[in-house]
Amino acid sequence: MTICALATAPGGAIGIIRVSGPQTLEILSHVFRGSGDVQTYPANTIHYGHIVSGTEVIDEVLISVFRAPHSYTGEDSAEISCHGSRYILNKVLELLIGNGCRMANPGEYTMRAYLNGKMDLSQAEAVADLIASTNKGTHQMAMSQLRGGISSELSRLREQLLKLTSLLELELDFSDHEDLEFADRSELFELTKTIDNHITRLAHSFETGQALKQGIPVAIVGKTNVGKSTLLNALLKDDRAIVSDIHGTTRDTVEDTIDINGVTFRFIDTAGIRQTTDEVEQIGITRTFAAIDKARIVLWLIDAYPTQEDIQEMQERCKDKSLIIIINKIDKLEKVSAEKLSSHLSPLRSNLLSISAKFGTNLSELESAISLAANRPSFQENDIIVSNARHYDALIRAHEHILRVIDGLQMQLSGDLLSEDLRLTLDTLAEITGGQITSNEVLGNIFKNFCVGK
Ligand SMILES: Nc1nc2c(ncn2[C@@H]2O[C@H](COP(=O)(O)OP(=O)(O)OP(=O)(O)O)[C@@H](O)[C@H]2O)c(=O)[nH]1
Ligand SMILES: [Mg+2]
Repeated sequence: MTICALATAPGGAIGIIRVSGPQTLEILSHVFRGSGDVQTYPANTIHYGHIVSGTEVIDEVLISVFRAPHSYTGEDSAEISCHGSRYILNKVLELLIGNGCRMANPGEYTMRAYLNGKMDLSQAEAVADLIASTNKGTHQMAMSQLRGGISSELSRLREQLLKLTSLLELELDFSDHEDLEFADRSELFELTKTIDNHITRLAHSFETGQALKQGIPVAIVGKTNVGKSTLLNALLKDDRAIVSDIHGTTRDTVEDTIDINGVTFRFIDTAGIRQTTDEVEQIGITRTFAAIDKARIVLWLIDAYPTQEDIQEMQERCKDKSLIIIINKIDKLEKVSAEKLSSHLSPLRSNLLSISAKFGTNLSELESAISLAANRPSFQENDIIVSNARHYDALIRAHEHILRVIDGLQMQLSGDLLSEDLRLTLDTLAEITGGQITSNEVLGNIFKNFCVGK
């Protein structure tokens, strides 16, 4: 079936309508008047003309013509560049539908590209990531995936797994011939280990991928009224959270992202920690601790001496995180007490900074400290980073299957028992590039988050 959809965001000067499917040129011949017969237009050419409805001229347009298999979808297709008026665009879509097109579903062009073998599934997903990319990191990651970075990594893994399978089969085929030497089991073991390391390395890169996509989580925590929300607003340069001198203003976590030196950070303002009998506030405080658990960096705001227990508790909670201790309200604190506070805390292994969130003092120093603490997920252009939860899930399952092979080898299980788990590993990895996925339900799920027109 031939499909059509608006491919550009509404409201621009120009709107592009995409048409794709076997009847593309036939349908266009009913609505487009240009020089010559539309149906004979050669591939990769652009034509000037008019979209007409009966005798009425709807718009002056350009159409680009592509022919199967050399198009994005692999089918005959065309793009109509119209003027961006909502009226015109709706009218053109209406005409196309009236002449045999159907409206495209979200991501249907890319899904067709996948089904026609123009790209594998991981590349198709990269298209959505590319459209959604907001900074250098996410852009690079999507580009590398689109160019087949993950696909080629997986085909290397596949080769190794097939080698392992054939070695095991060899062992099976000749197991009656006692005098024949098979692949040494320790060699098989090493190979399996290498494969698992490879899978685990890819799975681990998901954390970096997530950090790049959603921002490195930074929790802003401390007692009530120390200025956490003021700091969030100052960092975001926006009045995002409510600030007041009432203790316990923030009840729920409030979060937003900003880029610092090209890396996205997700700042999470939390409910101030104190003893409370207020049920709702208590729920908020529980969320504060959950936010600390999920954070990579913790900004601990104080405006007075923390007790020894407070210090210990915070250090305990932030064992595997970067903890930055921030003395806030230095505009108000007397110089002597600020210095005292600072020397009191300096034996702690953490970063220590003094700021005024309200007046913006030392905020750029704080940003540098955050940037440094992030140990920025730097990666080279050729690094393979997994950023898609579906891929991560498949990698984790593949890792579990291959672990069973490793266990089996250690327990001296026979080859036929091992080969089942090997096959499962192969199948699970193949899900990422789509090898065997043709089920409409699975594909529908993958493409449903795409925009219509892509
Ligand atoms: N003088 C001064 N006042 C500040 C500073 N930062 C925050 N404040 C004030 O401290 C009060 C509390 O600020 P908030 O940002 O609401 O504090 P919070 O930590 O979010 O408080 P809760 O949400 O109740 O936990 C407000 O009156 C702020 O204006 C600062 O750097 N200097
Ligand atoms: Mg607050």
